[in-house]
Amino acid sequence: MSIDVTVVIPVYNEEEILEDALVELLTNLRRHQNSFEVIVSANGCVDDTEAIAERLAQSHGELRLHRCPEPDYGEALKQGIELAQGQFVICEEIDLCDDRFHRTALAMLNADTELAMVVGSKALPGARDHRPYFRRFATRVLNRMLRTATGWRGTDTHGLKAIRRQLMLPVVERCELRRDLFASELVIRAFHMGCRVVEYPIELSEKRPPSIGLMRRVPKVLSDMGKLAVTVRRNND
Ligand SMILES: Nc1nc2c(ncn2[C@@H]2O[C@H](COP(=O)(O)OP(=O)(O)OP(=O)(O)O)[C@@H](O)[C@H]2O)c(=O)[nH]1
Ligand SMILES: [Mg+2]
Repeated sequence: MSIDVTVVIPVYNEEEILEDALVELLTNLRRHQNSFEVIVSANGCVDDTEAIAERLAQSHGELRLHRCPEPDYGEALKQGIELAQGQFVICEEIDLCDDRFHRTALAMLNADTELAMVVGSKALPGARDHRPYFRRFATRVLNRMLRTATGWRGTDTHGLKAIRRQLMLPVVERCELRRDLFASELVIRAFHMGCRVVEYPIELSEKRPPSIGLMRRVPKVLSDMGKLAVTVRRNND
């Protein structure tokens, strides 16, 4: 049977919230989707995350676990998109799993066959971001830097997305960065390659604080930002 929707969730050491979040996600998806799958894309976990996902996959046919060895959010997301069978792929985070975004973004993709991606934006007017002030501020700074460095014209790149797989696979294959900035490169490349992308304002409240502290991510993000500016401009010339 063909699959309409794949939800890809990179996870890293999420044993505390994984089971409840996945059961709630599956329950919601069953309400509005006839055929879907959920790929938990885990790598480098040192807690019980992978064992929990494996056990749940045995009792929920729509769920599967994909493993790769190194902790790398971007690589896990990229491999999940490549493995997806659905014509639409939702890129999720285990601490969000936003059913309202799923329903809205899928309706938008169904209504417009040229639409390549719906980006859930935390910064668009109408969005409600309940994270602490410091992280909201960091999101704005990051996105401003991305705009300046790459010439992109959106409001947000990291977090929820829904994509039409066939139109976005060529973009995925051209992305060179991994870790945090893969998701940003995906959105920025789609923009520069002329894909039709729309943003949708989301309401965001996380089920737990981020697993990796913001300040620890900054040096790698800054060095990748430099690489992104160079590679995006090179590929556009
Ligand atoms: N596979 C994989 N998943 C990861 C890794 N780091 C984080 N994740 C997952 O990515 C998702 C988002 O992680 P968070 O820790 O909430 O990060 P965040 O700071 O909210 O992310 P932002 O959207 O950038 O603010 C969760 O599902 C995590 O489990 C990693 O190294 N590998
Ligand atoms: Mg989070």
